[in-house]
Amino acid sequence: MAPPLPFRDPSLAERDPEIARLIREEEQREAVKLRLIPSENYASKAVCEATGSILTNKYSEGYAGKRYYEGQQIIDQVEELAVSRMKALFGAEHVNVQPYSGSPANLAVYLAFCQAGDPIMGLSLPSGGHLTHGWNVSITGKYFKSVGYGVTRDTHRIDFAEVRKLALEHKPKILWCGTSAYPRVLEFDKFREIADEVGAKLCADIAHIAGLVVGGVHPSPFPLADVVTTTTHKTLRGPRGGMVMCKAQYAKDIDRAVFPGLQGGPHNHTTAAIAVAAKEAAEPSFKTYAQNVVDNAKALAEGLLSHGFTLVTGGTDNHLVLIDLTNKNIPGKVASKALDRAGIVCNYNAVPFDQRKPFDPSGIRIGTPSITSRGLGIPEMKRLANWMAEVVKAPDDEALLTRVAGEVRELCAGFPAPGLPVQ
Ligand code: DSN
Repeated sequence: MAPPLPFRDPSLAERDPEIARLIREEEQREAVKLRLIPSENYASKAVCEATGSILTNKYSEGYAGKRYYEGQQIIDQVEELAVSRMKALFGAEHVNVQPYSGSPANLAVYLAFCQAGDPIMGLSLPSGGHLTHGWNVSITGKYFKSVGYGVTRDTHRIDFAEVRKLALEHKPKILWCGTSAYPRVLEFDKFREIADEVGAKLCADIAHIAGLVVGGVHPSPFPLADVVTTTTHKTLRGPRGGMVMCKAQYAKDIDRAVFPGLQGGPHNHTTAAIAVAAKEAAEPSFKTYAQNVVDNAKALAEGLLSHGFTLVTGGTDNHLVLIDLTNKNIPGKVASKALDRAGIVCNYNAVPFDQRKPFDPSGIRIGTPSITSRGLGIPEMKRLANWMAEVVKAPDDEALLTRVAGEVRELCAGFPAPGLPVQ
């Protein structure tokens, strides 16, 4: 046997210069562009530090006080802090912080309450719903009898008459209320009434709006929903992760579904960062942040309307704006690629009743969580709307795109983003 060597433990830059360089490049990209993808944000330095900690080393299947591995003296405390802080923040009776992200959190809900083939209902993807609410390409659309409800043709708001009619017809086990591309307030009370009428569990997926709920600028799903799922990295501004919150009576079902039903060991570095994010979100400044996210989105929507953009539902109540580009004669993909070259990052997105295909849809989806974390406000939203109008009018004009990218970079320099090294 070769003699044991001391473990060399150099820095990332020395050990793996390629990955180190790519991380630096991504930091630079995030620093100099306006990130409008509504599901993204800038996690703080403290959140990033916890995420990058040695807590990644520990296995801890089970829950605090009842694990399958020894050595949990510290991890139990970490998880208990994350759980108690999130319970206080949301006013939840029970919280499970172990889901790896939003999709596993939602799968745990199915596992807790449904058998394969059971009827379930959610907002269909083209109307602004999420894949895991039963869309046909997702396991949730394949393993369950999924019935999608939609939005009305005239207002593009959730069609509650249809939700009720379908619920009475199909008697879903789970009624999802939650969205990925819906710019209006979710009316949890209306969903509750329908769920009660048909004996469904009401499950709210608040991944996009969790930070707005905590900040008091969107109604809370508590105490109306039986179960609430969320990611932790969107408006909540934590690490990449997920949670399931529920009424105490469902705690055991949910915990058993997450572990051992669906997952193995929780990601303890993420759990620690979730605890940090909960502490940050409990600070009074987070309420201001949430209010500013919504104020900025409204100002951006108004700026876009003044340039003749068509907005789905005519505006926004929350952090996102869905633009239908049909009247601008430019597909969403072409627009978003041109905008990216101009330093404005968004994603192309289907709009309700879209005539185009999902991978080449008519719309783009934008949002204000990231740029509000940088401190941008109403005057900057006006500039942003002007830039977007210029780019969408001339997506092939490389000189224009370069000029806008330069102006964006200059603006960004005045608003350093949280979590990134000095910019
Ligand atoms: N992928 C997320 C989003 O962008 O909305 C949802 O999971």
